Amino acid sequence: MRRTDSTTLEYVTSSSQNTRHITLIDPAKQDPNTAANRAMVAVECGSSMIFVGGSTDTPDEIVHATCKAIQEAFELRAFASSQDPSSEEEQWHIPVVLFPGGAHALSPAADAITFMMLMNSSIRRFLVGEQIRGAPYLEKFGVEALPTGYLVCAPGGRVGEVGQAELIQPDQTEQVYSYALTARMFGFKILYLEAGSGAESQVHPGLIEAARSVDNLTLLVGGGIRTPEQAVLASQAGADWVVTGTLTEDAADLEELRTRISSIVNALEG
Ligand code: 1GP
Repeated sequence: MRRTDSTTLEYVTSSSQNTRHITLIDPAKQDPNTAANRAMVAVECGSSMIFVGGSTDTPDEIVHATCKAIQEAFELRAFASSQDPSSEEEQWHIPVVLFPGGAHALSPAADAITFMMLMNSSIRRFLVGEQIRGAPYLEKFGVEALPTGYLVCAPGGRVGEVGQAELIQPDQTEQVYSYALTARMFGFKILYLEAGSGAESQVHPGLIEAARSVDNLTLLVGGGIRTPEQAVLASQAGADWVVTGTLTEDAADLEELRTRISSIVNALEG
């Protein structure tokens, strides 16, 4: 729910003293009301952005209902905070951003979308095909596109399989450097290094460092990050943002979720 003069892209790419945290919510994994409750806990614990998406085959209606429920919950919390001088209203004005598996998983209720090229896909559909299908919809509904290069690294998980990605291996630092340069030369502002949701190992820090050596790209890193130590490893290697998804989905309840996200955000804040 962006209510400031700045765009979501400015918010995402603005410099920050610490690596910031994104909570990814997969609409396929819970009902919209539960998603909104989880998103509120995430914001209370210091997540700075909510991504909605992840699965490859979730229909529009479910994605939209989830975005809408989260936005409505944030609006209520922002209003409540505005009535309470001791409370921080600004906290609730964080973007809800689509992280789509394709052109089917869109919603006009989102503030923005990671408009991605899966750069190491070997099939046209994920390089430009889904994007061509989705672009007129985004234009019509005024959802801001965040130009993003998406690079799937080993082990890669389901997104690596579905996207038929030529996975970047841990020692392929020069390859990542070339991809990062290419992303910048295409005009992408964001590069997302992905190990795959639920991955057994996170993106190798050497790959993050190689991407970091290219200026003027905001680096998102996700996949397989479950502990504060793993988040700090990604941060120290150069991630501007750390994304976690699975740890939200498999938390037993909202209190466990609170403990998990707080420990990661606190570790990133040093
Ligand atoms: C997946 O990078 C995200 O696209 C998050 O991964 O579910 O492993 O946290 P996890």
